[in-house]
Amino acid sequence: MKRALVTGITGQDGSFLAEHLIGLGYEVWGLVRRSSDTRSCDRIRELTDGKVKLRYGDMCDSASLHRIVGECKPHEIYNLAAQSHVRISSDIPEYTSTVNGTGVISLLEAVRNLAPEARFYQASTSELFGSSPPPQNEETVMHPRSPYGVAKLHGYWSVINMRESYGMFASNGILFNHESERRGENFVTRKITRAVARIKLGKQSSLELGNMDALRDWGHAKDYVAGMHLILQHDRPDDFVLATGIARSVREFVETAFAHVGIDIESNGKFTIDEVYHRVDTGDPIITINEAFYRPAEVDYLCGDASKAKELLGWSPQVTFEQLVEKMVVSDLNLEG
Ligand code: NAP
Ligand code: G4F
Repeated sequence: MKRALVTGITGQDGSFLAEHLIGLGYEVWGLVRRSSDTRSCDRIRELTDGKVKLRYGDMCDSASLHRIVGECKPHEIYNLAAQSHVRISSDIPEYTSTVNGTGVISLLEAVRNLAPEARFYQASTSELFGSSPPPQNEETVMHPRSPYGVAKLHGYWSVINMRESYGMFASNGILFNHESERRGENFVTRKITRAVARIKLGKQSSLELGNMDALRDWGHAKDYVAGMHLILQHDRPDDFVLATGIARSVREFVETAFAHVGIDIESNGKFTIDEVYHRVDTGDPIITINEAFYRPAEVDYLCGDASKAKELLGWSPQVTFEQLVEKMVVSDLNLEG
């Protein structure tokens, strides 16, 4: 039986990946960090009755990484652990650099020493492209725009360096935004769908957002974890973009989500910090802009070209943008209702 070690198993992607690997017959091990609240394990609650082996550790604690790699002796390692919030990385840049950059080196070193034949997947990101214009693919110049992106660039090149220096099977998945019903509540898509559900149910009246005109290439996380697995089944280590190839603005996400619950909204057309959306039925403000949600440097336009993954891995996303928004809104209506 193949053993897989997943860091970040309690996160959105880690929870879907663990389910996917168990479905494929893997023995799944997970690294979890200590928290004051056991709710951090909510996404994998159904797996904790023996379906996964969990061990405490932290990406900032290299001894713990060595211990778990030595104990598990994995065939495959998926390094998904990260301080994954781009705006918050500007508040805690040093910590973000340690977890997302140095932490990758610590884990790679543990693998090189204790499980050198293992295949290593690194959760790299479209944020690496930053200000490079779309469509972005494996050849696009990287120009990150946040401490998160800079730290992830460190991780990305560390993987390539291990491959070139020691022949390790280490690959980067350069994934564009992927969301789900399990998305953290302070990422824009989930913040919107949760607010839409609460507004529909009369529990909230309005929502504050930042830059409505940023464009993102949004898919569903389930499709992307299947791609992570395929990347490690390829005949050689390599780097792959996973994306839908279609970009939508935050504004389009908002309008699609409200349309789904039958609430008509209308903008005052200012397209600045003074923009306000009103409910058509009552005239009440429903979306206002708060500068606090803007980033020091924005990534304006991400839209990926995943032709390489399609050709070499046979990967393509299945869930459309409209289906993604619907799934998330319906789930939040159920959770809030
Ligand atoms: P997420 O929901 O924020 O999950 C992050 C995971 O990392 C959680 O399990 C978290 O544990 C863990 N973690 C954070 N700091 C840690 C530390 N110091 N030591 C050990 N574990 C730590 O993120 P996600 O959306 O699933 O993303 C998974 C990975 O893919 C991340 O590396 C992210 O940067 C990358 N990525 C995501 C996307 C996307 O659109 N979702 C796109 C490209 C790349 P807690 O549960 O305890 O917080
Ligand atoms: O949902 P977001 O916070 O995701 P972002 O910054 O694109 O990062 C996500 O995707 C990356 C892949 O490209 C991952 F690497 C990363 O770990 C994470 O999963 O913001 C999306 C867009 C941004 O342009 C932001 O400025 O939405 C804009 N936005 C507008 N109002 C907002 C808000 N973002 C947040 N979080 N909150 C707002 O109120």
